[in-house]
Amino acid sequence: MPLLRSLLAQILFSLPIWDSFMLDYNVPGGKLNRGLSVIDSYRLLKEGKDLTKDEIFLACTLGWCIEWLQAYFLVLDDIMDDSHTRRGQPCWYRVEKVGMIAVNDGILLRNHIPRILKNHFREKPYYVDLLDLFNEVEFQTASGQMIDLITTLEGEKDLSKYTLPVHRRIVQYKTAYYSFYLPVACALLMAGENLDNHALVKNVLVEMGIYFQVQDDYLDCFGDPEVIGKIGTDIEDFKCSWLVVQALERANSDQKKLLYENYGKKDKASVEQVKKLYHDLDLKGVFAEFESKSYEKLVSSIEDHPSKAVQAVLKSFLGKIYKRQK
Ligand code: GPP
Ligand code: MG
Ligand code: MG
Ligand code: MG
Repeated sequence: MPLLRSLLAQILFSLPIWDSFMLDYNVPGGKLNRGLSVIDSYRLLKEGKDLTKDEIFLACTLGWCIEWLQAYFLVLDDIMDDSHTRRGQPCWYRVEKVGMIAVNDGILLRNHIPRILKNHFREKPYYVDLLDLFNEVEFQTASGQMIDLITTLEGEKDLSKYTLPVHRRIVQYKTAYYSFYLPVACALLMAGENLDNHALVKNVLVEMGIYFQVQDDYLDCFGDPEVIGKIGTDIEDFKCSWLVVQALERANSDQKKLLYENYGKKDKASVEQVKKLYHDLDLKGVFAEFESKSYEKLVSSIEDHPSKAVQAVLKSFLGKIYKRQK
């Protein structure tokens, strides 16, 4: 937090009260996995060499840029998903007097990123690549979010369109690029690397991101809201969640009928029926199996990479999320 405050002071030397409160409410409070991965990855890429104060400051600055991007996505995602809580507090748009001002706050959060980059990276040879990276990743995320939303459209409530390839496409775009590829790509750029030479790294990180979003889908239903800081809404929202896809693959015709009748309804009784079906189909066991298989596959593709430093970066990121409870 002191770094966030000093960054803020440098960027906006007189903060209006609203902006200051809005930033404090929305930017900190998460796990900081994405932000911390920039500095961790950069350190590992430097293979034990001492980092200068300037290098640490710049890597932390990029880490915070990703946390601001995340804050922007979450403020808007919670409106779109009709969510109630986030990080153990009411979603920003549900705070008294905020409401739809949250849409503009999301835009403000997003607009701070190129300003921070301009302040601190304008003279760097990789400045243009950095801007391009943030823009591209934001486009990919918004595209994923679009598919996530349009597959749920009212009046077209047909579960037969929910298959594993559709789920994979949604989560690859809405989550994997910004949560996994972006932090490591930032560290690679700082280390003077050309991102075009790192397709293998990108592929592994995208697979890791898909695994991470499957965990998110699982925790939406089976996680403890006290621990994950949010109350799940995927069943009510008719989301193409990994759980519903798995349920559809395993359900008999009576169970399918029950799912068709209750999935996507707001009332508690319908949600409970769906959760009971997930329990009957042992989706907890199916997930545990998926989790260990994914881990093995990821470790093996990481070990295919020729560079030990890159392997360390990828293993460190995987270690942060394997069997996570929040
Ligand atoms: C996670 O989906 C994806 C995002 C937060 C990206 C949002 C992108 C925008 C362009 C707004 P989710 O809804 O499953 O996340 P959560 O479970 O945390 O609400
Ligand atoms: Mg959401
Ligand atoms: Mg969402
Ligand atoms: Mg979710």
